[in-house]
Amino acid sequence: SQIDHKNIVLLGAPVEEGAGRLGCAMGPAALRLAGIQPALEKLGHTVEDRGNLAPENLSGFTLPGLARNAALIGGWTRTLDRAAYETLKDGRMPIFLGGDHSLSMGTVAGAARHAEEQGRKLFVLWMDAHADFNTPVTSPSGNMHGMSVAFFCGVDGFSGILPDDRPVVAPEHVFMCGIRSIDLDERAELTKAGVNVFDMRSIDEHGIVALMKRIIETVSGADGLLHVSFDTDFLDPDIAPGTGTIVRGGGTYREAHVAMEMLYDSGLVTSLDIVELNPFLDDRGKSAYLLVELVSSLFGQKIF
Ligand code: HAR
Ligand code: MN
Ligand code: MN
Ligand code: MN
Repeated sequence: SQIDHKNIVLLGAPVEEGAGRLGCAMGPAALRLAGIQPALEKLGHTVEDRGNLAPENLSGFTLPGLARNAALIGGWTRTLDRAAYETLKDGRMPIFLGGDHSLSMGTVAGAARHAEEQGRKLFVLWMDAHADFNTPVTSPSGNMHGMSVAFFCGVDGFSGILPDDRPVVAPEHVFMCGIRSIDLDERAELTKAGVNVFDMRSIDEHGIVALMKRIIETVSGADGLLHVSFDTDFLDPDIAPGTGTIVRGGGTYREAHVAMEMLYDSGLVTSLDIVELNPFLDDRGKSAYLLVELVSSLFGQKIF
């Protein structure tokens, strides 16, 4: 692509109302305090921190079904759609500092809009314990961070958040990795849509290296652009306790690093979300520091 991988823009998205418990709004501050900018600069990148964004005003907006804080999340989606699109159009690589996972509704929509304009396909790598494929109708909680993928895949139920003719991501261009918690009705939607789901069992059986190779080959073979959306709860809670919906049996320290290292070598990644860090639940910055380490691996940190 014509995205300059060495020209990075940090954009804070302190949204927390898409989650069931508050605290993710402190995520961007924690990632900055853990040194995300100097870590990237040390690797030779130019890094511009644009500070925190703010949501558009969409007051009064609602969605049919159960979607808590739909107006606020809709406002964030509009802001982030524009921020992702404009940063990419400018040839820079955006890193979104979350914030709960509802922010990916906007970041992926904007990245998809940019890709379409370039005549390229956007692929999404969703690293998460959860599939985030609920709709306001299927969601057991009404928490919109559990709906992002359904939204950007164009599943019905989100009308009015963005113009209805927005580009959507084809479900077969979405790769989920690390999944170990899916709701009942969510599973049915996910199966119907045809998203590529690599759950923890498939990581256990095949190894993360084989799965990453497959994903990278698919994206590269289609001349695609790749958006990586990294949910802190992809990681095992023993190494990353600072997140609101932990599920045991997650990605290990080395699995996460080697995935990032392979993605760096692929040169395919053009945008990134780091989400669901809840510093209020963390253990002395442990999760924030680990996330900065993983971002470093994704941007060229080598062991040797
Ligand atoms: N599936 C559950 C729900 O929809 C919980 C999902 C969200 N949790 C996250 N996102 N942290 O990955 O309520
Ligand atoms: Mn998530
Ligand atoms: Mn999750
Ligand atoms: Mn590393």
